[in-house]
Amino acid sequence: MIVATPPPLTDQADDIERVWNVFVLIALVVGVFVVGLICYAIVRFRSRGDSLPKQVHYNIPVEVAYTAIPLLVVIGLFAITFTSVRAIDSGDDDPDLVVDVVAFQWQWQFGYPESGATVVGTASGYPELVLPAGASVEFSLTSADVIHSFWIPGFRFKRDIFPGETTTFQVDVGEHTGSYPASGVCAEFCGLDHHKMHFSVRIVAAAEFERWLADRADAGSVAGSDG
Ligand SMILES: [Cu+2]
Repeated sequence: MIVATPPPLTDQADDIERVWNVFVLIALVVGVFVVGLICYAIVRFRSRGDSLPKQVHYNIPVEVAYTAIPLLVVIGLFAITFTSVRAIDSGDDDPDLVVDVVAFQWQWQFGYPESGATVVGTASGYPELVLPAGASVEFSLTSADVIHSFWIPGFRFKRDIFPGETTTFQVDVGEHTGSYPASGVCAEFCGLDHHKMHFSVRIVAAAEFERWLADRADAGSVAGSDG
């Protein structure tokens, strides 16, 4: 709703977008309240002659309120953030599909270990990450060189990728099929051609995915060509 295209592509993205909307709403309420108080103070207590306004020491109820209310807001925001992000981190033990993501300067490789299919991006062609609609997918991420960050805006989620380390997360892909050219990016500055680390995302029906996977496995390691 507040975040522009592409639409949320996973069930978890819907949750995270809700969290985002709560953040924006609370920020707006707090912002309007603070600006309102500032404007009130400017007008109500503006300088009138040389006399000082009445000086006040301590106001326990007000001090308790302006400590407790922000604290409660922060605790609440932390709780909803923690809950929705943990859903991605934990996943279940038996995902429908595993995708091995290898980031390198300056492109991506997507491997589907159960079938042997691999898609590699090149300087002249963005790779395409193809996912089956309605499936639970575990991403297993590592880097061949420096720190990168795997970001599909439609996931409303990004994850840093480290050399010599494997990180995982899991999402449930939504039921809607669609193609999102060049929508995936590297979100961590990683050198000269960092800005070229785009990849496309395509979500297809399960049967079509199986066909694509079989074709890809036969073709071996082939560069993407839609860039
Ligand atoms: Cu990168």
